[in-house]
Amino acid sequence: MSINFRKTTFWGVASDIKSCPPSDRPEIVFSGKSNVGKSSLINALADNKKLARVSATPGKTRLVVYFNVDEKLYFADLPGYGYAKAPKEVKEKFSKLCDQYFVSGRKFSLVLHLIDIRHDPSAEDIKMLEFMNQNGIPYFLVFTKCDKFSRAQMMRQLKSFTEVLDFHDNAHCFCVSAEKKIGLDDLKAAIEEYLQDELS
Ligand SMILES: Nc1nc2c(ncn2[C@@H]2O[C@H](COP(=O)(O)OP(=O)(O)O)[C@@H](O)[C@H]2O)c(=O)[nH]1
Ligand SMILES: [Mg+2]
Repeated sequence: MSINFRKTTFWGVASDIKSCPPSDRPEIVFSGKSNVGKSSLINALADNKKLARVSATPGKTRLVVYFNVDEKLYFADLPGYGYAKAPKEVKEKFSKLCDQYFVSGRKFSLVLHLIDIRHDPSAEDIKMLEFMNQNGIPYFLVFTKCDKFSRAQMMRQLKSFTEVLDFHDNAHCFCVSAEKKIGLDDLKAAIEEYLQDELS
């Protein structure tokens, strides 16, 4: 079954785990540091710039934001972690909500973990990958903002990532640019393929 990503609409926001939508469809979770490009990627996949709010000020997403994709699945835009300037209470609430999400037993199909191609993975990125590896959580690694790098720089950076990150043997990696629309079709095809059984 194919997914029409252009038919993505805003579902609503959840301030705690109880207000998330019913787990009646596959759910794809966007995780990663604040400002890594989660909202931009959702907009780019949906080909709709007005969908998810893209903030120039990092750390603005305070809640899990849900999108309905073609009535077939949800995108869950998690609050970004690691925004240094956020007040301590806000930071704690962020990470509590993220942790809550992952330990709640809520059913989700796949995590898209985003890392800015230009930056070395943060301690939180490494922790997140360890957590997913240990718990058998399926994920794709998505390196964002690849328009900022030449192909040679990209290859060099990917190689250095493999030295710090403990990848699943079969982990899927994607390099994307929301701005220049690079790598989006590959990512969409991989999501469709991944969800094939759940959607049929
Ligand atoms: N050059 C470039 N900038 C991007 C890209 N994706 C996002 N950005 C910029 O990065 C900033 C943060 O993006 P946003 O989607 O709000 O990140 P979020 O906090 O993870 O949701 C914004 O200023 C975006 O314009 C990209 O593919 N290329
Ligand atoms: Mg955002």
